[in-house]
Amino acid sequence: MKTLFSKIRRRQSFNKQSIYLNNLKNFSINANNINIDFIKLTNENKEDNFYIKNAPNSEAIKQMKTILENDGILQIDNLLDEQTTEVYASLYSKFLSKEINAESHRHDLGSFKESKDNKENVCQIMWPSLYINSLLEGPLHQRTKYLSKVFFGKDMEFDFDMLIYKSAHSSTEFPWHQDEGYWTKSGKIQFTDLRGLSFWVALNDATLENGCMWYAPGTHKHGLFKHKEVKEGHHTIVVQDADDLINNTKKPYQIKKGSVLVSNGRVLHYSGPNISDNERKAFIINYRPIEVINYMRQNGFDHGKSGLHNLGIDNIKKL
Ligand SMILES: O=C(O)CCC(=O)C(=O)O
Repeated sequence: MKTLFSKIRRRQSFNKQSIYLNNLKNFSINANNINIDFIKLTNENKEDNFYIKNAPNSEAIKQMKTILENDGILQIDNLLDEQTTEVYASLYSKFLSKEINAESHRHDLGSFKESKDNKENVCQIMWPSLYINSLLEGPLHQRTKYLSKVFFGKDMEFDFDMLIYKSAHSSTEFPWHQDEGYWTKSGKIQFTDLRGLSFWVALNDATLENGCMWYAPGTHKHGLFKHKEVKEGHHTIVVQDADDLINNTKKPYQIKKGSVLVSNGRVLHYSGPNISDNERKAFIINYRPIEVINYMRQNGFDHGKSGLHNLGIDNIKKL
């Protein structure tokens, strides 16, 4: 483990990029036609870089929390402006091209299907911020962290991040599941505190054609479903006995680049195949209460930080 981390640390001297770009600027978001303006704290406190102009307990924030509570999924537009999104998108390409070599955290979530042209069907790279530490201080992580605290409480902290990528014509669907199905799959942990938020940020427009996310709003209220491996010996799981529920509630979330889908750990979701000529790039960041993070780590679950074997992935096919 030590060797893996020290190797990664050496690579971090890689051009740090202008990830700080825009971090210190004010920004505005929009969800369901509710606008919220954020301003930079004048009295800088590194923990909370941003501050909501119209107080965190404003009507607007209450409405967003209600959507999250009722649907388990909230779309927020304009989290990142175009210029900032481009910075992340170009860094993302460096991971994909292996200029930043994240081999020990990279695998194919779609390995249950034959791959074409020696490419991953659904490429997953865990822990990009291990390779580029400054990501944690950049606008994407700072803003999502602040929002997670506003939505679920001040004890919410960064748990892990990942990239999920579908190249053009990578026609593999990502099966319906609850995130908690993955987190509890190893049998190492169980959750009593269900506060967990995933921020799925689009770095290019996510459309029906290129494999946008689908959610089944409200399904987080039905408890934790059983899941099984979509194909024996593969990491990817699929929910069991939820077809009717999904068919009655599912809807696609096509979002513009720089926008984000915020979901809890129990809402059912899926992503479609990419049948377009364009790629689909998502940067995903997860938060949960610090006590829960500590409990997970103490029980040996680190979302693959120490290597993908921690997720039970041992059969990585090198592409
Ligand atoms: O990005 C995708 O296509 C799937 C993402 C997903 O299902 C997840 O992060 O749980």
